[in-house]
Amino acid sequence: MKYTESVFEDLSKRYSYQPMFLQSVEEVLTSIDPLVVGHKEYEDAALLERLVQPERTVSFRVPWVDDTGTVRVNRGWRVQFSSALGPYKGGLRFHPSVNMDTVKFLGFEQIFKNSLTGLPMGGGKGGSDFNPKGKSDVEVMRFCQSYMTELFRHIGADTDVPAGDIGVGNREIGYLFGHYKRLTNQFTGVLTGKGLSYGGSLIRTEATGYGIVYLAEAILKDHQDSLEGKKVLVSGSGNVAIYTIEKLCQLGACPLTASDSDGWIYDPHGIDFESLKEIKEKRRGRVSEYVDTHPHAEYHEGGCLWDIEADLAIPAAIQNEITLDKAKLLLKNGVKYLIEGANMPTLLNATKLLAEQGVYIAPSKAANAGGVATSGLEMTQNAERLSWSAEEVDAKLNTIMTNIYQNAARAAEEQGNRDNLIAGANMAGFKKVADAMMAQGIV
Ligand code: NDP
Ligand code: 2IT
Repeated sequence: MKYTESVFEDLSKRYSYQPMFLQSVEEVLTSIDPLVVGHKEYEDAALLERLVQPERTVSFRVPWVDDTGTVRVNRGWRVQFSSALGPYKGGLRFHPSVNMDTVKFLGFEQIFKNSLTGLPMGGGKGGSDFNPKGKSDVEVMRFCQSYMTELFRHIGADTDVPAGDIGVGNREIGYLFGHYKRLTNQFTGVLTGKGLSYGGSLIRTEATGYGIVYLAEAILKDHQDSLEGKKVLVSGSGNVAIYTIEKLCQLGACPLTASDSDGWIYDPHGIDFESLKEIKEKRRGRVSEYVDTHPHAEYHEGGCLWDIEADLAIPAAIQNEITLDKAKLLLKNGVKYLIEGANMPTLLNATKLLAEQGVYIAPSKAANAGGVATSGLEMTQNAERLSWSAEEVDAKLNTIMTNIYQNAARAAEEQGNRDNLIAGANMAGFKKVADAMMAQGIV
């Protein structure tokens, strides 16, 4: 049996109760096999066995008091997966679905994503099963303070630097940062995605969405094509979806849809970015409200938005949204490019079908790396106690995304198929981590 297969078989037995973690490991190990075969030294150093085990996981109680005076108890986690390339780095997700499986799959993905950015960042992820939806600002603050009361002892600007993810945006990062500062009496770059007045970077809010579109643009350019006039299906209406939609419009594409966990909107004229931002980012409302001011648009409660003719699809909500049935809808509707905005939005059988049918897939590790890359730029600015202009950060982001595409495409080409960006991204990401692990000894 191959080394990659035996490591995966062993992991599957031990963690059969963590299916998303296994899904993310299976994809990576399958792709990197050509880089591992012929490298007996990896096996001798148990490199893969170490790579698939987080260096540290913490799981903790988060008690807080709601506005009625009732005591509530949530679970909190932080997975410090790999410090081979730098301090652990990755977001925090607050969503009722979060468990150890969620943070392990996200942390594992983050190792390779961060490697692809070319910046010195290891991989980590954290979160809680707390649901910020419907909570008052003060409840969210109390929760964040309680969460940080435990987390602070495990993180630091040179140790582990959390940021946002689903359910964790500017507001939550502010409360988390304020409490960290109070507990440690230190003003450091321990979190990214901070507000601009206290160490945040310009463009970090926009970065994941903008980066997704910069990567899509680089791919299309390589195919002697462009985003101009392209119809795009986008899911989600959070941080990533909003700024994906804005950049698509700026580059002449037409984003037709957006969604939240209640339903989805279809605007045949193209989604009005300002309006969506006002509803979802400012008012914390629902996408259904969009049709109040855009009567020509449609709102559909439930159901799915993938049954519309389009050129590109950008899922930007949550993992495993693109099932086999949705993949069939994409094929039926002529979609040629699947650009993964969310982390791991596609089930493995759906990926397989789409790839077999010639759909180009840009994997999330590459496509959404602009968020963490700009977090890396925020860390640099904090370390030098300077802040760069929006133009400077945006230009760096664009360069990083273009380099990610070129490096991943080159790695794919070396294996005989330049368009297999899934394999290329995994290989390019893995190579750096493997080199660093080999150099650092058995740790
Ligand atoms: P937000 O919390 O800002 O938005 C999440 C969006 O997804 C909301 O529209 C939400 O709808 C929707 N959603 C959540 N759960 C479901 C569900 N079960 N079914 C349908 N829709 C759902 O998160 P982000 O935009 O930051 O994150 C979106 C994705 O991008 C995630 O996969 C995240 O890991 C990934 N990502 C985020 C980065 C960042 O910098 N923020 C960086 C890289 C990747 P509702 O309002 O109803 O909850
Ligand atoms: O999935 C991700 O890359 C993020 N949520 C962003 C992480 C970060 O540290 O900015």
